[in-house]
Amino acid sequence: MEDPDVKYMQRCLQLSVCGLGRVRPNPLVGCVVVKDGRIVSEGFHQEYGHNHAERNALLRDGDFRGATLYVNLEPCSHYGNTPPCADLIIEKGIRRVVCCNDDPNPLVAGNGFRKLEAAGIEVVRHLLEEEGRELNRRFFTFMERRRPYIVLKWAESNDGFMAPSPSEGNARYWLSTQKQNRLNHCWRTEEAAILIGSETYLRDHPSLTARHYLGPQPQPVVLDRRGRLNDVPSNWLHLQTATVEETLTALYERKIQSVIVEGGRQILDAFISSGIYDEVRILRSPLNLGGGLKAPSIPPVAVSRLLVVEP
Ligand code: AOF
Ligand code: ZN
Repeated sequence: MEDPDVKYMQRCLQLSVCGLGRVRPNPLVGCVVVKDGRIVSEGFHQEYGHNHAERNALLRDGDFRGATLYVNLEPCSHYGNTPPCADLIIEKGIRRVVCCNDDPNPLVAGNGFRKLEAAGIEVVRHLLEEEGRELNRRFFTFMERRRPYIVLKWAESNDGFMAPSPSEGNARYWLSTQKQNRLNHCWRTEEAAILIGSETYLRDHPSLTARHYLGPQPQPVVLDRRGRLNDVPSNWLHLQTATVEETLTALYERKIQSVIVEGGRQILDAFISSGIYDEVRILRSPLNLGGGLKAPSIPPVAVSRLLVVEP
């Protein structure tokens, strides 16, 4: 028979995903309260600055004394936008707390567990730990590595080119299928920012919005190392940093938790040769270009996360 702790923690992870795109730079967190073998309340962190998952679950009507609370992140112990979740858990008479991941936030980092244990609550840690880390990979990367989570993305032709050769003129070409395009816009809603280089900016004047998918808009960022651009819209972030490391520091300082790098070739190459990236996503076109600008190549050993979307 399935372990009930595992089942309820899976439910927490499932609930937590409902906050995707809305809670950053906070983590995705879900919470389930179980009493006498039944779920008596649930909640998730719905929006940045609003209640945490535990608070949403525990502020519903009900008598939670003696219950077990499942949550995929260590309950917080600090006064932030809201009071500490650990205090509310104690106040509501929860007897046992089951968690998935420790909170790396220095304001919490073990203090949540200490508070609960000091109040006599039984604490179980690290249930489905890997699943939780995967779910909150953006949050953990940002907290632990002090940089945004990085997705490199490009579209390439069936024969491996990103763009036709310049001799073909500046005619508009479109590689992705409509379905891939919608997927691309879905991806845009999932990250905090989209980064392009000045060459792409000058050539395409892209809007970098997620128009074909419902969800939050990412922050457009243009990297203009040579200071060539003077018409960057005021709601864009215009960076003139020289290296990948400096660019990431600038994004980190602005609390940008994740970024999707959409080209062009130079900027993708800079990230690939620095070795600092977390995912690569390639939209493979049904079309052949027969020549032109070759798509980037990635060292196979460095890619733990490669997704190729066929047409
Ligand atoms: C929890 N439950 O649902 C979340 C937690 O700015 P604040 O006040 O919302 O605090 C954000 C920090 O709280 C965040 O960095 C992380 O350490 C923790 N998030 N904790 O107990 C939750 N979202
Ligand atoms: Zn909290």
